[in-house]
Amino acid sequence: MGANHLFDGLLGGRETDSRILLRVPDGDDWSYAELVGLSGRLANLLQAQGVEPGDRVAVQVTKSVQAIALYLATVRAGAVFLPLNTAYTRAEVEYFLEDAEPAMFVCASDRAAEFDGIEARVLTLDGDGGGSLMPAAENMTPDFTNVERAPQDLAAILYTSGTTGLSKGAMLSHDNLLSNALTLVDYWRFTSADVLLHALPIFHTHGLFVATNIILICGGSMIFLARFDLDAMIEQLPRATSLMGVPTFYTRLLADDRFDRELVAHVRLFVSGSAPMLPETHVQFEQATGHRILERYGMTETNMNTSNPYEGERRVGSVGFPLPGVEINITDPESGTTLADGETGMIEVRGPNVFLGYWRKPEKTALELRANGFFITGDMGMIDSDGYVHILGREKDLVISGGYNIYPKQIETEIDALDGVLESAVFGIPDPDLGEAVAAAVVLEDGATLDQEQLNAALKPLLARFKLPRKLVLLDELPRNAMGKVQKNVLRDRYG
Ligand code: MCA
Ligand code: AMP
Repeated sequence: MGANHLFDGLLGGRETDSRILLRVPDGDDWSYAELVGLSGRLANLLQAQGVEPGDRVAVQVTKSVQAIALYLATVRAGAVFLPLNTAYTRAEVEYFLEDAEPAMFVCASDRAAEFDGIEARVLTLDGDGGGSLMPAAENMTPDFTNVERAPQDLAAILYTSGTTGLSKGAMLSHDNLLSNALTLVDYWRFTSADVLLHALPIFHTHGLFVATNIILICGGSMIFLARFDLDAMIEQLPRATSLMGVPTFYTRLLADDRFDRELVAHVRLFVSGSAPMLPETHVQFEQATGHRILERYGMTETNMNTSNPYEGERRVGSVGFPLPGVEINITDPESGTTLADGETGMIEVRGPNVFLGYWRKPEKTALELRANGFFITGDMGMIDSDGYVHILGREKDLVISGGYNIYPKQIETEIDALDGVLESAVFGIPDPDLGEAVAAAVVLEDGATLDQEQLNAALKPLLARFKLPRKLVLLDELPRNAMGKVQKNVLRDRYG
């Protein structure tokens, strides 16, 4: 095999490893060797279908073992993996396909008709392995000579909106992904004895590059759930040594009577991230289980930046220390000058984890990625006197709901285009289950009417369902500051 930086780091030498990697409850077990073999068949298929090194392979599929194999196959073929949330509508996906120009698009069978006529070759893959992809791969040999890829070569593009609200493809190199996962294996003490309960989606950094890459590297195994299902979680936790989740995972588990110290007696590590965890959840979790959840901080553009320690104090309300090799700088958002410890400012990050830039958007890249290598996160925070990083707010206009990022600008644009709407402001309100939920304040033209049901019916074909407002307030005017900027904090205070 040629040197392929990411694949070699994740799975090099595992071609004949018969140990179990993936356990799918009510499904099959998959060994390392089986997954590597399937990824080889799929890599051969990609090549046979004309996917060249550097080409994008866009994937919008239900979570499955085959989808993990497709990720690995794309890496092996030297192509660029581009995963998309299954909730995205045709209209949303179209933007990504036009921007990324993938050579291949893999989607669910029941949605293939929506993508008739697109430029990319379309294959299908369903959650049970059905669709056109797998039968085509069956005819291929599992042996595949990996395409050579160097550390700085592109491995994946993940779309995110950064600080501006416009969706941009974050370009992640082989080494961005590998170096960060290697660091986390060490920092969180993952070994081949680990069994990770995997219930996150695999189209985001958390479920794919953190959870999955870590397990591949350490040689452990995963209990692979299609989604977060409370009963399945309760059933599987006694077999797990570790869990990674968004705060909603933990609040839902805590609210269940079956969740107690005994159920998790075998678990050594609970990790939370993607959204802020309330201090009370930390406290309740420790009371219920004796475990302190390990909270860490990451971003699509940077993978993981900081983490509370494995040993030592996991400080509630903090996201811990910069990971080894990662630098955190707190700066004045206006001038960019570095602030002293204890002062609140913009969190900036530099290290081997920081992405290469935004796909085909050098001018946007230049706004967020400094020439000195520091990435401007849009998160506000400070470093305390013991070196712990605290996130204290977000300068970017973003709602995080159940760990999904929702950009108000996108929703406002769609609402403003509706008949009878003068203007709108979308903001986050506290939600006990999802952390934040989407609310919309709308100003109507004289005589126009709009209710929640009409609003959501109009938005449904355009926006993924998780972005639909759960609350609508009709106002005569939006609150604005002296500069004319809508005061979303006022809306939050009034209607949250
Ligand atoms: C589902 N729904 C939601 C969400 N999820 N609405 C708002 N926010 C959500 N997160 C809606 C669906 O559209 C549906 O609406 C209804 O809720 C029920 O859908 P279902 O699929 O049953 O939802 P669920 O099982 O309750 O899902 C909640 C969840 C899930 C388990 C919290 O959203 C989840 O797995 N979130 C994890 C996201 C994640 O991995 N984030 C990492 C991003 P309707 O009835 O109208 O159809 S990576 C990242 O952020 C960085 C790098 C980092 O630091 O990790
Ligand atoms: P994404 O765009 O999906 O990469 O989301 C990254 C954003 O999630 C960060 O910029 C933070 O605002 C937020 N985030 C991730 N982890 C945490 C955490 N532990 N606490 C607070 N916010 C977090």
